[in-house]
Amino acid sequence: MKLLLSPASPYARKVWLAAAELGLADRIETLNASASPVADNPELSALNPLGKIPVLVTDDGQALYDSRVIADYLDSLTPRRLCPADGPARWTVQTLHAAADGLLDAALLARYEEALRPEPLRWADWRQGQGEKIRRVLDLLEAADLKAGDDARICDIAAACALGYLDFRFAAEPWRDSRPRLAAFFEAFTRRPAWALSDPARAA
Ligand SMILES: N[C@@H](CCC(=O)N[C@@H](CS)C(=O)NCC(=O)O)C(=O)O
Repeated sequence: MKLLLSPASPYARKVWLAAAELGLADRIETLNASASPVADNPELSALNPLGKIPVLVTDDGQALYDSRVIADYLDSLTPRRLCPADGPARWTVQTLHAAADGLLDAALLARYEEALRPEPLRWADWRQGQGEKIRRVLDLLEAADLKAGDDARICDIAAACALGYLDFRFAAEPWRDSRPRLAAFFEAFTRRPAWALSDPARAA
């Protein structure tokens, strides 16, 4: 399998960590691909018309996106599951996964606003709105029963990647101050061996 990614992409980090937790990392070749909301990469958009990473090209040549579909696909390949196959627990995990990804969506839009959008076009209220979404999801994650051990699920991996992205791009954001359970979860998760191997700072 081939995984198109950028080392700084938190969605790609999530997918790579999912593969590592499932014991599939050795079966994945990673390929760097640039992705931008304003500059098309024709090789990437031939695989994903949205021009976004990550994209997983399976051994039979199918291009899969987005990261939640890729995570689900990887989960179907091994007996160890990152998301229960059915029952109420499946929907709890999937909803937490969506919340963590939504935090990332808001953080990425905030990052694009600050780093990419020409200054005269920036909109402070819109940026503030993304910040409020981030804060609400952080509060939800603080109250959630997240797991950082060998029983980590895809929602836990997604939450850790979202928090890692905040530290990477918004280091001044004091998300830990009022969220001790979330801080303890993240600290424990970052001790998992695969975490350091997927650190975007290694490639930045
Ligand atoms: N929902 C997508 C989001 C992926 C995404 O936004 N990736 C960013 C890189 S971190 C990207 O490709 N941005 C380019 C763009 O927005 O066009 C997923 O979960 O895979």
